[in-house]
Amino acid sequence: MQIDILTLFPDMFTGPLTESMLKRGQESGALSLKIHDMRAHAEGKHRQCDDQPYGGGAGMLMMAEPIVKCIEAVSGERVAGSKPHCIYLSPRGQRLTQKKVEELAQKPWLLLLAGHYEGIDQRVIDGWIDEEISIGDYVLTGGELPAMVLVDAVARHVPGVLGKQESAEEESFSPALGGKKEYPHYTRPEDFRGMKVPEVLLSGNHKKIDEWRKSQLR
Ligand code: 4HQ
Repeated sequence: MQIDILTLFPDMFTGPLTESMLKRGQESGALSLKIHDMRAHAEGKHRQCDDQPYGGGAGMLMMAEPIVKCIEAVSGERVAGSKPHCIYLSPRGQRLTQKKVEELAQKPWLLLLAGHYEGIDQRVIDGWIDEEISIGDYVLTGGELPAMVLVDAVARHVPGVLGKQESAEEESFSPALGGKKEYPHYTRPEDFRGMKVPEVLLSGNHKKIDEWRKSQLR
């Protein structure tokens, strides 16, 4: 899967996308993540990307031109003869759920637009965006963190990103136990500062263990 991320703050992405699971996914070739600085597509000496809103009001908006030029430049690099599925991260969007994550993981190519300031010119959304997605009902300073959350959640469903062990583990608890629900986990030692591991987990009785875990789901 290819994911292109458009931002004015490319440095925010180093770290989250270059460590751990996402690092491995990229090294194995299962995942290709590309960060694009929209400022490179802005005009003039100052490469201005923001301007005041028509109708007045507080704050600045991202101008359409640098965003659309960047979308066009990225979409021109064909991936398996397709166009990217274009997502704008915004509190006005549809809430990101596990169902939506699994749906997006089926796409060969995503383009994520991370806006800053008060948002972007509506004409970009109307003309170039396939869907708006929100990671939750709170207001952030930009779409960069939401884009990283989406990439992290989607990437673990792309074949080859998780190791064999992790994907098998997920299978063993996700559908059977009804989606995102989890039970409490314990590892060694059996006694940690007087706090004991529940007896049933040490019993070796897998039927009893399954029943206990089901009783603890939330
Ligand atoms: N923002 N879920 C404002 C969010 C957000 C969210 C992103 C802040 C877009 C312009 N995005 N910018 N919540 O709060 O996705």
